[in-house]
Amino acid sequence: MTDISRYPLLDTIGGPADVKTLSRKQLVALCAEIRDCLIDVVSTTGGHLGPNLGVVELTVALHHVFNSPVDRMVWDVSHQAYVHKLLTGRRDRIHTLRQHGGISGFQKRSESEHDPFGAGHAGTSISAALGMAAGRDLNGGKNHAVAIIGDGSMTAGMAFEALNHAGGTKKNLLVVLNDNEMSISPNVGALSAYLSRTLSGDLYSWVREETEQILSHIPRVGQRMARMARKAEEAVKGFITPGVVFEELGFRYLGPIDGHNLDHLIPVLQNIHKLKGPTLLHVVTKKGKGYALAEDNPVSYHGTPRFDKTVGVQGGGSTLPAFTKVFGDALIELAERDPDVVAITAAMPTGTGTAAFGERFPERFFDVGIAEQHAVTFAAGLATEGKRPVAAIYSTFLQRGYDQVIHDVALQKLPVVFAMDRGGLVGDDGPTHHGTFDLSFLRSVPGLVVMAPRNGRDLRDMLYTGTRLDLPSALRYPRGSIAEPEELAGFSLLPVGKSETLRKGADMTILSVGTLAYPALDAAERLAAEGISARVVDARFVKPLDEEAVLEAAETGYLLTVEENALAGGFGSAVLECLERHNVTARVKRLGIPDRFIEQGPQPVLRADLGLDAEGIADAARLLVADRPAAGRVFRAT
Ligand SMILES: Cc1ncc(C[n+]2csc(CCOP(=O)(O)OP(=O)(O)O)c2C)c(N)n1
Repeated sequence: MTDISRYPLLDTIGGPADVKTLSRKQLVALCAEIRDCLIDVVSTTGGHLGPNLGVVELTVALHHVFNSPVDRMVWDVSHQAYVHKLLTGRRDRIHTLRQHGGISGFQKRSESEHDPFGAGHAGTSISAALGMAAGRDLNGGKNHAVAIIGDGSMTAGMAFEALNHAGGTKKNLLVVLNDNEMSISPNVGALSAYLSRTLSGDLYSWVREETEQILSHIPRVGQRMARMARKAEEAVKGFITPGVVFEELGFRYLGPIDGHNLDHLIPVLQNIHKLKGPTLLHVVTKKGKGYALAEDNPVSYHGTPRFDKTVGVQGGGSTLPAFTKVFGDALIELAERDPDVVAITAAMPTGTGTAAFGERFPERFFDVGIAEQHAVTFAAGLATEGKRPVAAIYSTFLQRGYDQVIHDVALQKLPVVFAMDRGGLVGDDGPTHHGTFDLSFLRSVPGLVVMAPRNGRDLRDMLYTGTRLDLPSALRYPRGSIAEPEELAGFSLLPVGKSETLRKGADMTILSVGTLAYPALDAAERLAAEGISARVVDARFVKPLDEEAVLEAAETGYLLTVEENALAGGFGSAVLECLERHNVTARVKRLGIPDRFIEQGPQPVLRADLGLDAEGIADAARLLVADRPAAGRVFRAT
């Protein structure tokens, strides 16, 4: 547990009002204490260290000038809201950050009145803050709505949509653009390049060069116009401001200013406080500021597991490879064999394991920014040209691209492969990040093949099979390592829609999805010791379902389905639908995620709570077969 008595000034801050009374010197001292506190806390809990170290002064300045909770502060993604939490009455609970039963690593409405909007996914802050501004105006209110958004999150389509709307409405709204030139990895795209030019001071010369280039290419008059343009240099300087893009969108642009200098931040925010209309303040910060290890390696310190403060984040953990790594390696091997294999990430090259692919095949690798919808349709476009696109998108973030999956990929039967890492419960990031809906939302899409590997071998074969199919497909695998050592070489084409029986049994059948095959096998072992013979079948394909295997399972009379997905519409539902379709009756119990959001916590704890471990599966099986006659019985409808 973190020592919470070490910060003399921070300990006096009970809420934002206390930040307002401090002198500039005291505010500087407060920032230093906050940094120490962040490093202390995150080294014991894990979490988003770099992003928070980067916004210490910005958060302090915002709370010094604005008046939360009356003024609404909406942090985009809100992985960088720890400082905000420290200043808004959550100082005494900060050591429970991201822990089971503790405070969230993101803003959360139920946690504090200072969190007007919850998040976890990127790009929502401007829309939400604009909605608050519109609501305020309807209510005749006078408060401020502030969205604080990183340059990475600004690449999200929603952010552009919201800027476009806001600039047209003329509502009082402040957007603070926290520009550290990083998403999780270095930021990408034209807007990012534009912002970098505004920072380097090269924007003006770039615009001038571009203008001259264009003018001099116009036949005859071009050269003369270019000379005239050079003469008009001073005039040009006047109207090309660094934020011209935002000005054109209807925002008043201010900046760029140093986001670590309170003497710059506070007076500018005080002035903005009086302004009317949409304003964008461009603030430049350094990710990881004040902790050399994090400044030097911003990707590793974006989000970290627990670490030793003096030596920093080390490797370690399981000796077995993570599913992410198995996927990344397999993708490279496939691309070596097949020149049409291309990979797409939405700003997650490291998280999805595609960074090495990007280094090996830079021209076949596309980081599109935090733009999942675009990633999906872009992949569909590649597929129309004969490419074999693998769109590596976390399960939870593919939710953003659902219409694109249906409308652009599946409807046109384009062979895009969706590699969905973080399927199932993800742990400490909590409900915004659990990938527990994908089987339900993908299973209902016609023609889409949905697979779930239980081990590394299957993942490789499913990926390979996906790239060979003339249909769209998706494979979902969990956060974490494969369960046992495996020989990971070569690829086999899997028969689509075929399950695999892992253990024979006559009294009942456990049908599992993905890695839950392991606790299912463990449960079967326990049941065997009690005289219950349980068959274990790994579904492998959630769609198309192995109907034959389901009907055979029904002959054992008792069916237990096990999945780390919402029960509503998930794999178990598919099994029930299959029985209904074939007019077969069997006793069925479905284990999975009930109809509620699951909070944060270690994966094993959450699984045990939900009965998705060996013990829980065995318990459910015992209950299911409790009334079984001596020999298995078939309930077949006539
Ligand atoms: C829709 C969505 N896609 C991907 C992510 C994963 N993600 C979390 S933070 C982040 C980078 C955010 O960069 P930026 O907004 O610049 O904030 P910084 O961490 O640099 O302060 C990404 C890609 C997400 N949270 N939401």
